[in-house]
Parts: sequence; structure tokens; C-alpha cells
Amino acid sequence: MKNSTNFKIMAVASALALLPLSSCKNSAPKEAETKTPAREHALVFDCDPGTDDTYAMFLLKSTGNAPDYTVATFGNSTIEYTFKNLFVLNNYFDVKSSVFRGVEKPYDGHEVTCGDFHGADGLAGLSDEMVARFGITQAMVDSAKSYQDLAKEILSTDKVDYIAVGPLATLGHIIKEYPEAASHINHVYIMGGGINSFNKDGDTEYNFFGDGIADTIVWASGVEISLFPIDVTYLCAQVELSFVDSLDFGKYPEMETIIRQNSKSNIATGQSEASAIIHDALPVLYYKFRDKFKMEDYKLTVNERGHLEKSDAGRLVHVAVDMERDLLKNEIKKALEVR
Ligand SMILES: [Ca+2]
Repeated sequence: MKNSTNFKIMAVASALALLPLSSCKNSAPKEAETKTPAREHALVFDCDPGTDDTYAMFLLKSTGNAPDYTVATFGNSTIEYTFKNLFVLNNYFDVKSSVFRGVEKPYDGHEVTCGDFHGADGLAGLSDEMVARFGITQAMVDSAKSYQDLAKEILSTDKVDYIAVGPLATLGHIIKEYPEAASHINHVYIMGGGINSFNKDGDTEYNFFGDGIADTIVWASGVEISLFPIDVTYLCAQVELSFVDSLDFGKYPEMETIIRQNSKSNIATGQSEASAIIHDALPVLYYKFRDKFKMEDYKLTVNERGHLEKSDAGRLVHVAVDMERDLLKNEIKKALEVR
């Protein structure tokens, strides 16, 4: 996550379109199928890992909300790495979710890159070593289920909570291609967008600029949205280096490398003076600790460049405006103390 002011996203037409492999196996006639009873509830974690995505998933697990489904999209690294990194994180945190490949490029095809903000591999240079350590093969990554498969899981679940901490491309595609999916989604928790900051039309927050058309699809779907814009993450998701220095990383030494990569980039780009900024943690913390947040309801429109505007013509969105200030640090400390 970062501000696109510092890393201009270049519009490059991409001819690369990877088509999902279709299943060719014979299936029984539809009327002979036994209808699977609907699952009552499921949690989806949709990410583009990413140093702050890594902390978000760590906190989901440590607060007792390990996701049922995880999906990675383009964003904080190349899609090759974000997919692999999702497998890494599931192994590293012992999360037994079903893993899905998300959408690989935005609707308008522009190239999304944040360079080496999170390390070129998204995980502070640790991805290849962790991929090897956990025995993750390219074949495993290539054969992961698609976002269409995730859509089918959503359709067979009564109430889905969906946490999105990357571009909204995958959720946008699911809602557009499977419109009934929206009625199975109980609530979407989104890190993205800016209200007062990083919200100039054409130069908006990274996740929302990542796929503005997908943003408009999610907006129009009517799903209930709680939004954690960059205004509140700059205010509440800073983890000072002095605090990082005080932590015992115990069985998670990689988490120290990862948070230091994040702070290094935020400091180098002038986004913080001496802190990491773990933007993606906020929707995860809200999922567990609603009473620690101050939320306000706004009517907001979003356009195809991810620009948000308060307007009577907009839709109602619950917007986080503040959080108990030590919550993130306390929860990181607690998560690391688990032996
Ligand atoms: Ca992210």
C-alpha cells in the first residue's frame, strides 16, 4: 500500500490474458445432482501480499478469525509473486484456507506496480526462500482454483464476510459475472480510497486506483461496506521503529525483516518519519474489535479512477475515522508472543 503520488502507475496496454482452464470432466446430469446444503458463514481474505497484507493475515489468525478462503490479486508485487506469497502466508501462519487465484489485471488493463516498495517480491526479499522452505511448487500455484471457483463457494454460502486489502478486481469480477453473489455477501471490509487525503481525481489511493472500474461495480452492487480509507490508516496504522526495536520476534524472525522493509520504504518516500504503516491491518482489527473504532456513515460516490466524493447521490458507506491508538501495536505484540 502506498500513495500513487510517489509511484506513478503507468498505463501500458497488456496483451496478456490468462484464461482459466476449463474443466473437461464428465458430469452427472443436473437433475441427478444432490444439492449441497448451504454453508452458513465463511470469511474471505482478498489480498495482494505485500508487507502490510502479511501483518493483516497474521492478525486474522492470531485474533481467532483465520479465513476460510484466501485469494490474491495483482498489486504489491507481480502476480507471479502475489500468488506464491499467498501460499507462503497460509503455510507460515498455519492457516488452512482454500487458496484461489484472483484476477490478474485491472479491467482497463493498466499496469499496476509499486516497484520494490515491499521488496520486489512483495515479501522483503524473503519470498523465494520461504517458497522453497514450505515446499511450494509452481505446479501447486498454477493449479490453484480460480476466482470463478471462489464465486461458486460464495453462492453456496448463506453469509460471507469479505475482507479486501488489495485492488477490488477480484470482488468486482465475482459480482459482475455472478450477480447473485452480492446477496450472499453479508459485509465487505475494505482498505482503500482516500476521503480528504490521496483523493485527487487521477491520483488516488493505490488500491482504489488499482482497479477503479471494479470499485464502481462493488459500489453499485449494494453490498454493505465498511471502508478503512488511507486517512484513518495514516492516523492509526503507524508502528514506530522504537516499538519495532522493543519487540521479540521469537518464532517469526521474518516478520521483523518484513516490518523493517515497510518502514524503510515509508520513510524513504516521506510517508512516515520513523514508522512502518500497516494499512491493511485496520479492517482485520475492526472485524474483531468493533468497539475500538469510531465509524461515521457517509454517502459516497466512486468513479472509475478510484476517486471518492461525498454526495447525496452516493451510497451509504460506514467509514472508519479513528481507532484506539495502541490497538495495532498491542495486537502485534500479542501475536508474536504465541509460542
Ligand atoms: Ca494490500
